[in-house]
Amino acid sequence: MKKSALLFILMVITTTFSFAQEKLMTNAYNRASTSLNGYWNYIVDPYENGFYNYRLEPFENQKNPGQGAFFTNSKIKNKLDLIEYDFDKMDSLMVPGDWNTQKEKLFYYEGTVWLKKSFNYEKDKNTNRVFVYFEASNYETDVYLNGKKLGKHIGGFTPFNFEVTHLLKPEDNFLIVKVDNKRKKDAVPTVNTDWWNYGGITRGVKLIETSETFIEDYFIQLDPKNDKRIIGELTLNGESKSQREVQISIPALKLKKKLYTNANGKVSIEINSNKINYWSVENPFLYDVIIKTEEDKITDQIGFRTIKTEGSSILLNGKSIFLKGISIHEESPINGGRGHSKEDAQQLLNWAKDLGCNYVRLAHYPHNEHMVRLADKMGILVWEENPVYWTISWDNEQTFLNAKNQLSEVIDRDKNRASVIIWSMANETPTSNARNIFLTKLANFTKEKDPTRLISAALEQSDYRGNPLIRTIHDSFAEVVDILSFNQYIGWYDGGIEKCITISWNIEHDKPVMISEFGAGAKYGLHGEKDTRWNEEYQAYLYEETLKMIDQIEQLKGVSPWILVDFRSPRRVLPEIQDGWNRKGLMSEKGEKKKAFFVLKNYYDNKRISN
Ligand code: GCB
Repeated sequence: MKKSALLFILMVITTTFSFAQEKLMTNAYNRASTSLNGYWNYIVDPYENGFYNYRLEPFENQKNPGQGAFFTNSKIKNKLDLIEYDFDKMDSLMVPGDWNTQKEKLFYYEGTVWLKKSFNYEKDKNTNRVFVYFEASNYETDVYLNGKKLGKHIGGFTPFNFEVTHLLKPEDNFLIVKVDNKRKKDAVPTVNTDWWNYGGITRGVKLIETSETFIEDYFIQLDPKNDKRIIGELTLNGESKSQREVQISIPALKLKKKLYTNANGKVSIEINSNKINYWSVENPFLYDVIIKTEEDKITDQIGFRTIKTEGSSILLNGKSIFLKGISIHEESPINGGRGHSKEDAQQLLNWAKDLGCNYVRLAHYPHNEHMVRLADKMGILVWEENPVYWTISWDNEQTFLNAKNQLSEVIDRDKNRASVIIWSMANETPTSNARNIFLTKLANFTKEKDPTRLISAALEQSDYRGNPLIRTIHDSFAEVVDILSFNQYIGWYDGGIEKCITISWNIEHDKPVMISEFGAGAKYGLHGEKDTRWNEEYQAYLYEETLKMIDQIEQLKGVSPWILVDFRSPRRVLPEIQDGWNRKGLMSEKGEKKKAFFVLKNYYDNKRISN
């Protein structure tokens, strides 16, 4: 075979492989761990000089990468040594954290930054294994420990882990991470979005120590077909994973079950109980579920509920519910920039509660795990979304595998959360055959991976049979979704506010309908006539008229207006009004409530949940 053909095949194998990470361990949130958060030294490397040699060949593909490769963390030892970097003499960045917010010089930077953390580590037990777990890093991440490559991850919002057992030393370990947030046309999301492309190790990093054979993964939920049965499956990882006893107990239900794994280390779970205290908005009850093997033990807090649709109703535990929602971006209301802390999540969800919400749309990508853990505790229902946004490369198989992998990772992380009821495939994607195939494949994958939740996507509306005064959903993906959601901006991108009253709706699907977005920009503190854009009065008036308009939709079962808080977007440059912020928030970035906040709150306070 010609060398170039061989190289090409190798390239394809390695790119494909980059989507197939080491299996993600479930419930990293509650596992015993050692944090690697804190200050990391960093090198900004726009030419990727520490990754490629002068022939633009990756150092890591060379038999002897040489000291110029940044991941070798080389040091000048002799006076003739030629080493043109030194991590330990560099400035540092806080992890977790995006670099744009931390360093003024990096505010607009999109490219490669290398980060290094040195640490000592003593295992509790010699036979134990250790994994390094990243909660998220945006966008492409190459990870090296003590000069050896652990792997690569693509996607900015989902966790990944690598085993480090055989590379770890008691002292002087160095973990080096190359993070590259360059936007790429074939990536997910693509080059064009309406949010800030924050780069860096944006969520926490930790070492997780496990027994040799450990409880790697489990998926435990109420049987969607029988609410007196808890079902699930569990996987062990390790040398002695087969024919092992696994004990599952739920003390509050006085349940204890002994099961045995099969040859692949898997076991199916089925537990019957007619005493289950169902999780709901009013009663967000979480059970401690304890899973034990001879060497390992893990606890999770799991709520049991059913969610399904019937005709145009959404049924939570068999009862019809109206989703009073709000869309949220993952920006820190406390420090600005990408949000990641429990305090950030608590603040955003408190505001949503204050607004009268029982539901949030976490747009436009998976948010940090605190959000769903807190939503579980607070009784807030959640829509989680894959960053398939606007114009993805529908025909590109690698783009599909990337989208599928990101979706798969968020499902793996959150499949045990009762609050999460909807997996959203995409946002405002233009209809075409290639797009329909892409999204349908994603939906089928999701249904198979998680048959306990609903599928949706934020679609677009259009004129009904050419009549611009009647609106409908004309999109073949509407046949695939469980909940028919769409964004609409009548009164903002589509005419003035007085247009709302002239519009009627003819949606022919017998499915629950949700308006996943509507909204208008307003600068907090700017007051004046309600017919003038950017005034708070304009936004409030648009909310009043839109809510009246959409209430005419017979199948309406939920709303998540755009958006809770103003957020940064490089598309929004109008001086004195936007200055780099999308102003459709019901609150300013400082947490000040605009008039429209109270319009929506009033609507929610008067809206019956069950209809
Ligand atoms: C949309 C998008 C959202 C934008 C919003 C806007 O339809 O889904 O990402 O930020 O409109 O403000 O234009």
